[in-house]
Amino acid sequence: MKTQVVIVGAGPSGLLLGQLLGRAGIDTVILERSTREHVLGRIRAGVLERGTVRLLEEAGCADRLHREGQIHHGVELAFDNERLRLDLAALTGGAHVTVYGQTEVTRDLMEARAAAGWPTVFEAADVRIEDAATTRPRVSFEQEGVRHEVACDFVAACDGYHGVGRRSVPAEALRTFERVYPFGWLGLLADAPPAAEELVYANHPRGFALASMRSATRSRYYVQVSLDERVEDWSDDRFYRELRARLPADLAAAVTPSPSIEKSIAPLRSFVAEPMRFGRLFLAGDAAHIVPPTGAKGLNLALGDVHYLTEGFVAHYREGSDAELDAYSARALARVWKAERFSWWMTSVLHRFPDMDAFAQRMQRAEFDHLTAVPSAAVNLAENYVGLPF
Ligand code: FAS
Ligand code: PHB
Repeated sequence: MKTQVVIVGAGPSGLLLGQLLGRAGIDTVILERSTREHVLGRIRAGVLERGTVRLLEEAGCADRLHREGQIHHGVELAFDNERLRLDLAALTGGAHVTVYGQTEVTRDLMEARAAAGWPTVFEAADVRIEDAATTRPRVSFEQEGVRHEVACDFVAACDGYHGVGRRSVPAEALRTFERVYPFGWLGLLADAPPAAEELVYANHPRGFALASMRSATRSRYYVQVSLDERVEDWSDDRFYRELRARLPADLAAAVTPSPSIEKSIAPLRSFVAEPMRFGRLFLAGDAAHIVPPTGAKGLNLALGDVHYLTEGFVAHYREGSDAELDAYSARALARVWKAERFSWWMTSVLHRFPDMDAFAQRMQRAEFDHLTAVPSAAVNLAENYVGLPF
């Protein structure tokens, strides 16, 4: 097999890259280790930044998003049952976020790729990336016991935190930065009307909680749990009791306990690998960086990388210029680190840390009071939440 760009991973970043490159006339092959069904079965992000919506429009994959996505002009923070609504539109000169699940974004992109007839190899086992430092990188994979090789000009590793892409970069060529948080998020998805019309992030002495949604009839909730918790120890009833204990009373009363259709625990970490390039191998999305979901940045950051990488490949193939590809890592990392900061800050302010002393708790309260008292603090949060410009 031969192509121009091999993309490893059919998650949102790999699929969007394939869609944008395909529409620019650049050939790609996507190699995905899981089945289509497994990829579409993942429940992850729920909030799209304005820039992400524009990218999906550019990819010709935003029709259903505009039909079914919910536009949110505000978001709420709650501290000890006090509620603060941030009017995103007023604070950012009219920007908003769109609530539309990552699963649906992935489905729209996957269907568009299939309709275009561009190749995606599912269940591609043991993907190997070789000669990335040369001008003829090679990617191989196994399927039904047969090893196949793909000759290409470039490799885009969009294969997530546990993928093969970052591991294919020599250790001495990478520098990594990490913060692992001493708690996780237990998430529950249920077919029930959301407790509130907008998202509510709550800091409570019992721990963090988030009331989110996927639509007017599907709720998404999270509670902070310690790292030794197991999802099998959390019945739906126990989850809803804990969620209601942490939300402001009027919001708790509006929660409609319904059978979970998904329940899982996700660990929280901040992670960055620098640079996001090694020769002809480029890292994008979770393959290069992870943020705690508190800032709703993970998916959006991944698609922001794709924006920069697409510009680089298009300049290479259309104009014979590699200036954009050479600038990719620095451009992407400049935006990555701003989102890492915002996600770390939101996590630090909204969660109860096991080792928190009275002073640390006062600092969290002071951050909340600062948001209510100082308009520029609220503007800063809102600008980051709706998404910084590319
Ligand atoms: P992904 O991990 O989505 O996709 C990588 C793809 O590569 C996968 O399909 C995988 O099967 C494939 N792959 C991996 N290794 C491979 C190999 N060796 N060969 C071939 N294919 C391989 N973000 C938010 O903004 N809000 C949230 O609430 C949120 N919740 C999350 C909950 C969980 C449990 C997790 C894990 C992440 C969450 N995220 C959230 C972040 C998440 O949305 C990611 O940012 C997003 O999926 C990143 O997309 P990709 O970079 O495409 O990586
Ligand atoms: C979600 O709805 O899954 C969600 C929303 C906002 C976040 C994290 C998760 O910050």
